[in-house]
Order: sequence, then structure tokens, then C-alpha cells
Amino acid sequence: MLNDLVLAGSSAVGAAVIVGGGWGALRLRRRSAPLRRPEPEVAPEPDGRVSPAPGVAPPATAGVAQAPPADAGAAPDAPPAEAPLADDQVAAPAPTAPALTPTPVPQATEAPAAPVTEAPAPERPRLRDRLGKARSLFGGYLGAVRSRDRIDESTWEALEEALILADVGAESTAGLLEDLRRQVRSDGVSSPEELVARLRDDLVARLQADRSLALEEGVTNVWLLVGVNGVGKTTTIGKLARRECAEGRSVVVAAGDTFRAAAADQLATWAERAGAELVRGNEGGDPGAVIFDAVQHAAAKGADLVLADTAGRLHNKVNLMEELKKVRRVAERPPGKVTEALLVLDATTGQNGLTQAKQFAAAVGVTGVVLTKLDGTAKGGIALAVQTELGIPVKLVGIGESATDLVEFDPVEFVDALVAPEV
Ligand SMILES: Nc1nc2c(ncn2[C@@H]2O[C@H](COP(=O)(O)OP(=O)(O)O)[C@@H](O)[C@H]2O)c(=O)[nH]1
Ligand SMILES: [Mg+2]
Repeated sequence: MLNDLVLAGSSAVGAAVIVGGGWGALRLRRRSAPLRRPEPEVAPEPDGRVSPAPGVAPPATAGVAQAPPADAGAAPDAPPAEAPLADDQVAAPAPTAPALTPTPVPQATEAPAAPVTEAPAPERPRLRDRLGKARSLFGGYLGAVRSRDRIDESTWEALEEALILADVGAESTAGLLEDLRRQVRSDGVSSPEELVARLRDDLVARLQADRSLALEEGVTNVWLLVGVNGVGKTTTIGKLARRECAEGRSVVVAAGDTFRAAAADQLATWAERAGAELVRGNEGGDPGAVIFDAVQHAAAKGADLVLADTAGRLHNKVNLMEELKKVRRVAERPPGKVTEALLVLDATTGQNGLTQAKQFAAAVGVTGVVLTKLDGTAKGGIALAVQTELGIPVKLVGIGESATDLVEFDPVEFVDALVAPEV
């Protein structure tokens, strides 16, 4: 069970609270100067989504955060169960300081350290093992192409069908095939085996891009995750928090999906497992305020990174996209800097992902895509469509629901997982 810490002085800035994680729960420091909550810039949503009236903080829960459910497994979309949390991950409650009155925060008492058992580092899951569906579709077509004795029109038709079914998209497919036809003509390629090899090289070449995730010195880095509902934003934040904490970074997770209380509960469970801190607001509260508080808190602690969750929104809802722009502007207030705006796309949704990517890119300047649920689809080709048609690289891929099921997108590994014959 988690104890929630009310961020000292938070009443001056609203109702965001910190839920202690592994590394920082006992080291919360009071902010030296009171912070101002940014003015809400968007009107209440006509579709039922509630934004607080200007200047009004979200309804306080008596200064105490809603605790995540005792049985995290019962929370909707809770991360898959792992080893239970150690007692020493439970934070001691800190008293709430009165607004605007700096008072020293009493030292929290250190809980007795529980014996630490080193879990063996989990192996990085291999794309090849998780792309079974995509492989059987794409690989099936390519196997048929390979087994022919020459390249003819039906060979091209089979390739086109495979690429379209894999969701590479009409434009990218046409570009790829045109390029391959040119190569076949100019280099006198006659073997289908060689043709597939060239397709493989072409796919890899088209997927080349800088996929690093930016972390700058001297600012509070914010990685903002955006996307439509249910694509895997919260899960990806949980996986990222785990990964970044495991690499020794101090991470604050911001529960910017204030639309559903369950979303913050879901994130609380992930954050606690990862050893990250969570800043959350109240249901229906201003997401910008939560992100703002998270950035300020991270800056005060010298944390490396804020992972900011946002509510799912349809890319064609103008008011919700305006809200997202505002969240981004708030996150950019110094010392905050949005060094990554990651669009989370569900690989199973296919070409609609392209439309989503266009709209989100226009609203928040997407720096990369996280392609989730690649484990459950034959349609991984959307990675190519997003990159070649929109110039946005896929930086990470989700290949399962567990904390370790997030890997960097490696084009060679990805293409070979699809194209290479069975060994
Ligand atoms: N198979 C699979 N499921 C995933 C992956 N990423 C997320 N999910 C599942 O997708 C569902 C929605 O995820 P969630 O993070 O709540 O989506 P959000 O609404 O965008 O925050 C959950 O059941 C997740 O476990 C993935 O890479 N693979
Ligand atoms: Mg979510």
C-alpha cells in the first residue's frame, strides 16, 4: 500500500501531490519560493471533459492524494503483476505546509532497509520472437517469391500485396517498388532471391534515422507522450520510467491524464515499481497544472527527467488538440524543456496512424513515434509509412505488456525479423 506525500507548499500551486517512489520518497525538499500555477488557457470542453474555471484550483482532496487501490491488480489497465513492492518503498507521510508560508519540513524518518535481492537483468526481448504475426504474413509472401525461378509480373504483384497488407501504405509501397524495378532493370537482377535481398536493403535504408532520445544538460527534460485513447501511452511511460531509472536517472512521472482517476492510479503502480516519483492532480483538474508542478518538483530535486502522460484525445477534436498545445507550452516554461514529444501509435490501427501522426505533429511538433502492440499485429509496416511519408522516426516499439517489453527500434533487426527466411 502506498502512502502519499503532499508536496510541501503545493497548496500554493494547486492540488498536485507527489507519490513517493523508490528513490526520492524520503528526500522531498521544500521548494524555496512559492510557485505560481499557470493560468488555464482553454475553456471547458463541450464534450464533457472538465477544465477548472480560471484561477480555481481543482477540488482539493483535503490535501491528501487519492491512494492507488490497495489491490493494484484490480485497477483497470494496471501493469502486469511483478514482484511485490518492498516495504522500504513506502514513503513516510510529510505534513502539508500552509500556503505561501515557508516552514522547514521535518526530516522524514528513514525506514529500516529491507534486504535487497538483486534480480538478474532481464534479457532484451528480441523483435524476431515477438513479430510472429507480421512474419508469418510478410515472410509467407516473400517465401513464395523466393521459391519462384524468375521475376515476372506476378512477382511484383505478390510484393505489392505483401507491402500493402503489412501497412506500408500506398505511397511508400509505390516508391519502394518503383525503386526496385529500376534496380532490376539497371543491374540486370533476375533472381527472386536477389530481389528480396534488395527489398530488404531498401527497407533498411529507408528506415535510417536518428532515434536517440534527447536529454539536455541544464534544463528539466520533459518527454511528453501524446496520442489517441488506448494506444499505450501510460504503459509506455511505465516502461520508460523503469528503463530510465534502471539506467540511473532520477525520474518524475506526471499524471497529466486527469480525465480518468484510474489513469493516475495505473501510473502510480508503474511509477512505484520503477522507483520513480509521481506527481498527480485531481480528476478533472487542469493537466497543464500537473505538468507544471511536476517540472517544478523535478527541478527542485535536480531530477533528470519528467515523463508526462496525457489524456487520450482524438486528433480531429480541435479543442482537445488546443489543450495539448497548452500542456506543451506549460512544459516548456523554464527550467522545463520538452526534449521529446513522442506520439504513441497502436500498430494494429493501421493507416489511420498516419492521419493521427499528421495532426499530432501539427499540434505539438512530434519528435518521434512509439509504435506499440507490434507483438499483436501483422501490420508493422506503419513504421515505414510514418517515417518515409512524414519524416518522423519510430524511436521505440512496444512488443508486449510487461515492463521490459519496450525496445529501441532497430531497422536492421526489424526488417530482418520480417524478411529473413526462417532459420
Ligand atoms: N500487447 C501489447 N499490449 C500493449 C502494449 N502497450 C500497451 N498495451 C496494452 O494496451 C492497453 C492500453 O494501454 P494504456 O497504456 O492504458 O493506453 P493509453 O490509453 O494510451 O494510456 C493496455 O491493456 C496495455 O497493457 C504493447 O506493446 N503490446
Ligand atoms: Mg493512459
